[in-house]
Amino acid sequence: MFGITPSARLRPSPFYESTVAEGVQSFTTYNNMLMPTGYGDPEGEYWRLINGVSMWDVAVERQIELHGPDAGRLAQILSPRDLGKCVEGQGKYVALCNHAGTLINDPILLKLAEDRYWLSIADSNILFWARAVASERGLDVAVSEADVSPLAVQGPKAEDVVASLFGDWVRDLKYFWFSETEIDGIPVAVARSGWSKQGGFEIYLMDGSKGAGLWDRVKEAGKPFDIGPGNPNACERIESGLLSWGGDTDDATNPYEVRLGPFVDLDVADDVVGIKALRAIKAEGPKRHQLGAVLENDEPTALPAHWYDILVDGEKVGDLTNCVWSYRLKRNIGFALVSTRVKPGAEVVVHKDGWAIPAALSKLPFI
Ligand code: THG
Repeated sequence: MFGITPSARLRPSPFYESTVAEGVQSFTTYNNMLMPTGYGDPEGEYWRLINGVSMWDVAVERQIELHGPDAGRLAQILSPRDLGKCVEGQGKYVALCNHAGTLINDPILLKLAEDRYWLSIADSNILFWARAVASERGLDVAVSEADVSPLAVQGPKAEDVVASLFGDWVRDLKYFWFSETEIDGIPVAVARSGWSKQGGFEIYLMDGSKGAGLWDRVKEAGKPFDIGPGNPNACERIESGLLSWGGDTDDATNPYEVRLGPFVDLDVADDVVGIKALRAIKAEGPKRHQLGAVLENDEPTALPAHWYDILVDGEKVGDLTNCVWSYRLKRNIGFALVSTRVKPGAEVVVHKDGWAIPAALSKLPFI
């Protein structure tokens, strides 16, 4: 269709050459990098994730490292989730908010040591944010972007692949927990995590010069399980109800609106950024909530990728923030960010660009 102009601003993934050799067909941008979005067989790539095992270049999930005596304080100040019991080797999903309680990123926080944390970020600049907050609060902590690039191995056979590479101890890892290790001199951290609900691991490569070596080893170990290349899968994540920050959120979305309330602890200290706003939002009751939308038509409908108006009796009540053909449900499904007055079961119309498609709202996840 068109090309991408190379520039020093567009940073290469350590797995880039490997994904090109695998026949990558498309990319999206994320954290000033390119992330593969397909290898030419969307349905095959989906079923491989559901039934087998798939490997993904997710180096775009950059690690913002907090290092120094105040690293733990800064992590807590940035996260309205109580980290008091978080121990070394543990990860937690956190909802980073600004002072207004607006969700500005939803990283996985990894505690490497008492004085060292990573925020494994979604697509917004948390390096600037964390540095600014650290300086304003006078904290003794260095904030940097680490040379760390996750490679995801996802699907029901992922555990067998990762265990054959690293040993059976990986089978005992709890969700979001991780351990630092190496393979043939390639330093990595192995975590049970990943942006799917099919189970799996993320191998955090800790030396960007060794991407091809790690890719080849995972591919080799995966051969008996018919591993193949894939990417964070839009269909599976929507079926599973996983949030895409920046896709399903806007500049006013708070965690309660997008089902992240369970990750907010209102009794954290008052110095946590946004906590006072979050207490007020919770007390008042959020104005919007996130539901599923099942479109009435039962043919794949290629809606352009932007938000659609959701109407009830001709009045706008919210937005459809994504839409995909579900291979398992055989319907077009998406997330609806709608007024809390509109409940699961409501009949609505999805509207824009000449489209007017009836839809039914439901609870998430779909599957
Ligand atoms: N892996 C790594 N970093 C990341 C992502 C990732 N950073 C950005 C983005 N993805 C973060 N977003 C999410 C969103 C949801 C989940 C993980 C990362 C997730 N949620 C589960 C759920 O919602 O059911 C479990 C949450 C819980 O119970 O704690 O897994 O993919 N490295």
